[in-house]
Amino acid sequence: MKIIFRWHGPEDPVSLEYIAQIPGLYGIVSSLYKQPLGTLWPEQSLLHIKRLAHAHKLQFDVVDSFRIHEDIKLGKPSRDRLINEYIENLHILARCGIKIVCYNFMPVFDWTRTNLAYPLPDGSNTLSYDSATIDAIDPREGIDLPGWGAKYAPERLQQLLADYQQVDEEKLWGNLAYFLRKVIPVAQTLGLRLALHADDPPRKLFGLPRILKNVEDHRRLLEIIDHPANGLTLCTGSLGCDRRNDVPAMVNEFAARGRVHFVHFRNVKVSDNGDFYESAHPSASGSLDMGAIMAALYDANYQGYIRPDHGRMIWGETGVPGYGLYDRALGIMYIQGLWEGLSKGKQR
Ligand SMILES: [Mn+2]
Repeated sequence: MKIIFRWHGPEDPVSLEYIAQIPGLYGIVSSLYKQPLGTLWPEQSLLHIKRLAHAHKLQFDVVDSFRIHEDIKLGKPSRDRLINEYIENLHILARCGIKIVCYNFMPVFDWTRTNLAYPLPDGSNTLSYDSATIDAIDPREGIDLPGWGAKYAPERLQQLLADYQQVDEEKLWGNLAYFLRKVIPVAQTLGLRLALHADDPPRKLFGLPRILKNVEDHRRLLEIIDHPANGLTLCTGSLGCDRRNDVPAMVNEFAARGRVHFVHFRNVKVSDNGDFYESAHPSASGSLDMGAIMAALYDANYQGYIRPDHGRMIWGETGVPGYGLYDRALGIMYIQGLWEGLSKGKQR
């Protein structure tokens, strides 16, 4: 298991120097977060991140937020050009030594929260989701979600919502399959593995289709092309927001089949009505059995990448919500504690 830590690049308030002080860390996961969609990624910028990481003895094997243009998800005629560009970018990533590409196929919005600094009783704060706030939003009047406010101009958002009226879940599956059949064979030849992240949270929002919500969806995805290059980012916190998802069982099934390449290890506290907040990592802090999830990875002899997905803001830290240093570092210690307990427990 290789433990990695998301770093937003030189502008990240968390320095590589501090990240490198976390024990047991293999490397970083990063991206060119400001790179506009539908453009070629400058190789020099990726290699720059790699050089900076290496200077702190950290590896850079995994790219996340490798976003997919809405026209591909919508199945518009422009998709062929955009998929060709995506393929060109895969060549660029492979030349830079990237091995895993984390992406998602959520329409318009990917992760969705209603509060980025939900106060917890202990004085820390965290990301949270409250369905009453979501239900009160009328998409026709605009959707002003925290973290997404400036992303779309109002006209663009209304156009996207109108376009998606024509795309139900089956159409979206078809558009995903179309994309994968073009992209996965290239990834195979380049030695890259694509790792699709589940819907976050795994439920329908604003009438937009969502197709990666549960175990059946994940099985269906993997069957589209039955090859490790068509793999998963298994996000425990995203899947865990739906209490019907048996996350340890999903880890067990998909990791044992060699299809999980990246694990987002995170706990959530889920209410009966599906509202949730991102809790501290230990099982006792949230609703997920993190020990059982780690045992499922251990039993599958998981060799892939794992990151503490998000963290609370603790000890007065400020910065990018979910991406502070302190609580994610605690998460890394917890990951290693669980793993060592499993490995030494088995030896005795
Ligand atoms: Mn995640």
